[in-house]
Amino acid sequence: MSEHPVSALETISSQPLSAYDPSLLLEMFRRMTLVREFELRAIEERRNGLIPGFIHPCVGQEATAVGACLALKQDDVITSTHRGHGHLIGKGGDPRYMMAELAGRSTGYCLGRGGSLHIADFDLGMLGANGIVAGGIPIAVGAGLAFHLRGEKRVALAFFGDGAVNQGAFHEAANMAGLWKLPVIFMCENNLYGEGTPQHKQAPIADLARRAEGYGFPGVIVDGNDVLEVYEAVRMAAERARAGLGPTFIEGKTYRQRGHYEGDPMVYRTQEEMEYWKARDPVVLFRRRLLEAGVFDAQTLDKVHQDVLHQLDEAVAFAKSAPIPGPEEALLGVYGDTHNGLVF
Ligand SMILES: Cc1ncc(C[n+]2csc(CCOP(=O)(O)OP(=O)(O)O)c2C)c(N)n1
Ligand SMILES: [Mg+2]
Repeated sequence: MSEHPVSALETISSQPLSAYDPSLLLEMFRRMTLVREFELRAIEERRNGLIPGFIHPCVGQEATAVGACLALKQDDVITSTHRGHGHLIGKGGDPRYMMAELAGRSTGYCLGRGGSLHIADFDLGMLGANGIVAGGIPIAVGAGLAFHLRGEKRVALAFFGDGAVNQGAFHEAANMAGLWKLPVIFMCENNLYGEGTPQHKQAPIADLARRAEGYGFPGVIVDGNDVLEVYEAVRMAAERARAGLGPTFIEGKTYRQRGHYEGDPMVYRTQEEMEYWKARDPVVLFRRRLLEAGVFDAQTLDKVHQDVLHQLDEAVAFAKSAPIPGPEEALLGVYGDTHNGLVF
């Protein structure tokens, strides 16, 4: 069974719940619930035929997406991956434009041309999902370089998986960011698998944060299913970056509860392993912790959940009501022109 090993590297712990503003805790719960329910709804709507092509749900990885994004400021930027719906919601994405984009509709974030794998919203500082494993990492380093050269106190965070750490793009980008002390956070979501390949068959080390040492910056490990640990690690890394001290590599140990893509037969892992991780479900754990500490009562959290479900009904209706772009729009954005006031 695949489990994350106990680490000898620096680890980060969260503070007691009483140290956090309750409105931040409630927003964490709301966004994690929205990520979870968005994914479940997208899976359903793909089955119903509304969403074409592949989707890679991040069910089980809500805490890394939300904890990291909530620790950033509004004008900080992120780059994402093929498993990016949670990252966009974490950064404040509107599920209506997301659902429309996944459905290829003209009201989507990228006018229906990006889909799940290339969704982006520069206004939110979400520089894009990416179909190329590790493709977002050099883009974040480029953004960090721009902030550095302009003297702006902004931070770029790259989300990527354990598989991406074995790509050349990661190493080249990490080297440059370390050398020039760029304000970049390398946020690795180590979910123990790259497609169907378990981690021990794709890398000689299990603690991927150790990679950072070779590039001259700190690597820290957090429980990626604990939203507050992720939040604390990113908050500290962002402070470091803004102070001109350079990058941090954060490894969030987590697990994807569903297949690599929706429809994956998942022959490479056991029922026992999936149940082990289901018992460590980040959304369930955070809800339980909030209730046990008496920060919120069940009624308050149930209401948040109901509101999220309602919001997703609206998002699906919004997507369905929008047109699919016609063939006459095929060249839009290929050459410099405008559409709906947007300059391409
Ligand atoms: C450069 C490149 N190589 C291979 C692929 C095919 N591919 C898509 S996702 C994936 C696994 C990525 O694993 P990881 O980085 O751990 O992310 P996870 O899917 O676990 O979130 C692979 C090999 C790709 N999209 N891009
Ligand atoms: Mg992985």
